[in-house]
Amino acid sequence: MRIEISRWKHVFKLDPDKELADEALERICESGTDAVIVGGSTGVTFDNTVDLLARIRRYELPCVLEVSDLEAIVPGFDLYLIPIVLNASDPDWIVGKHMEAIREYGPMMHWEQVAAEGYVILNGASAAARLTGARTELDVRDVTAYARLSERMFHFPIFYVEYSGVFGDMELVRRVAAVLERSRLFYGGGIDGAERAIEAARAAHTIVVGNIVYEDLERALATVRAVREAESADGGA
Ligand code: 1GP
Repeated sequence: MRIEISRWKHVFKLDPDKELADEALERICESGTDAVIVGGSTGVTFDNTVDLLARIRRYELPCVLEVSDLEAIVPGFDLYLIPIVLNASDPDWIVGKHMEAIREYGPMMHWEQVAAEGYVILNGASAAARLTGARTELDVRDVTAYARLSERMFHFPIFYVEYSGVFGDMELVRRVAAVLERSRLFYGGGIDGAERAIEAARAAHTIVVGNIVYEDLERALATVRAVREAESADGGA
């Protein structure tokens, strides 16, 4: 399957450590979203990742793995997203675990299926922030600097503004997106329905919808419709 991140406007992020009934998964996969990202901060194992991949594979859409645990790198995904947590205080999350993974799997990796994400975590209370020791007290100049570092120095195809669990500052997201010329700005965090989906989709290039899938499926599905409607109203931008 040909993967074109540059066309993604809306993606769902599914957590292998959370329960999702078959019927709910079907509705997610057939919602018209651009892709499913499999990923989570805690409790992700090889077994629960394989299981979720196999279930998503019944459907046509791209399925990508956001790697967060060396033990849970499962073959068979369309693409592997590798978070490089630029504001982590623990260097393991910047290059440490990555080096270990490449030491282990380097010779057999298909590099055309790997995309690095320059990741900035802004919700200090999130599991991802705690895990990585992220320095989250950042203003728009700080995040813009990280965005330029990510795009201009490292040439990462994705810059990910992660507010996981809370809805972030859309003015900040808009201003950061404005300095990126080649990277795709992914925004994730607290998108819990149509209204926030539209707001976030106007600020970022790609929005990531996570938790609400498990809390209120109808509201989760409404985010796809909202983004599609906003796209056609804006002339498909
Ligand atoms: C988490 O960015 C995603 O990695 C989505 O966040 O779970 O808050 O929607 P939510």
